[in-house]
Amino acid sequence: MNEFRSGFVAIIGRPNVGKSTLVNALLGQKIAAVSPKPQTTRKRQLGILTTELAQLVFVDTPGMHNPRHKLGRFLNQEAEESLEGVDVILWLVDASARPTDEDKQIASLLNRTPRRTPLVLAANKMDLVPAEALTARLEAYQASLKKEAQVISISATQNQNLDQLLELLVSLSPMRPPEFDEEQVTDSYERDIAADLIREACLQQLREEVPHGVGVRVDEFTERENGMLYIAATIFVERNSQKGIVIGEGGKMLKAIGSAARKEIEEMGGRKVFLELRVKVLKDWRNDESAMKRFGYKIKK
Ligand SMILES: Nc1nc2c(ncn2[C@@H]2O[C@H](COP(=O)(O)OP(=O)(O)OP(=O)(O)O)[C@@H](O)[C@H]2O)c(=O)[nH]1
Ligand SMILES: [Mg+2]
Repeated sequence: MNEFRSGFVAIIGRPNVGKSTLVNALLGQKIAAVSPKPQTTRKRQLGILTTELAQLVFVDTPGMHNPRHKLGRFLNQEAEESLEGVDVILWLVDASARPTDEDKQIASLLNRTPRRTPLVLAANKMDLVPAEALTARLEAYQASLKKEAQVISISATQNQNLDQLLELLVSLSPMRPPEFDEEQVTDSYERDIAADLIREACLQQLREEVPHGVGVRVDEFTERENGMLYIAATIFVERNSQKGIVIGEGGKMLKAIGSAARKEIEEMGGRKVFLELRVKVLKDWRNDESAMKRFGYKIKK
């Protein structure tokens, strides 16, 4: 037990690079919502991986970006705060894209973090890049860093180099007993993950502008006597026109969202789910701090 290592690893990066996909892949089970659209993750969430020799606590964060809403400010704040007090910082970038302005801003934030916190630069989505182009791409990202970083290329969806990444992260973690029970995989409640999986289904089924204005509140979450889980939730949108889109012709869209979400929630909890969804308008809520607060997104002054 003396050799046991345990570390908090903050995963930081711009939206859509695959941070949540990576956490799910490393844990081997889904705890975080994932979608092809940016700004999927809205709150810090822990993913806990315990082996015989180590415990890694991943802090999944919202992608850092230039905010256009107050909600965006909250997302950046969540990401920035997650850097405090961690043992390792993992900067995740998209190997299939050149560094953007957002990447440069993240690099300058990382340059300001304490020198002693080890930094890993991981280029995800290596499956999308020819091997001979990877090195140059990594160098382009490294160029904006003024700190030393360990560099690795990975693919979260193709399971490439994930074992090597884990090994590296463990080696950078301090010798310390585990913080959490070995059975615990996250700090989020099933109820909150369910809300996120419903939002994920919205992001995946809906196109363009609507998805980002979606907020989900779980109104009821109860286990029935037959072991079935009964969930009632409200999907909030910002405008009347969006309500129509979410419901769809003859209720088709809402049905698709509901059945996609139900499948994910059933898989997570390993039991049958009965899911009831309704849609409500909460005007312009992404700029309304008190409405945001009700979804648990609180801006600090
Ligand atoms: N080809 C490929 N796609 C990937 C890989 N990892 C993630 N993706 C895809 O990238 C998209 C974004 O993934 P997320 O995990 O939601 O990204 P994120 O960084 O958590 O995004 P935010 O929460 O919005 O900051 C999804 O469509 C994933 O399937 C990878 O290794 N290869
Ligand atoms: Mg995410």
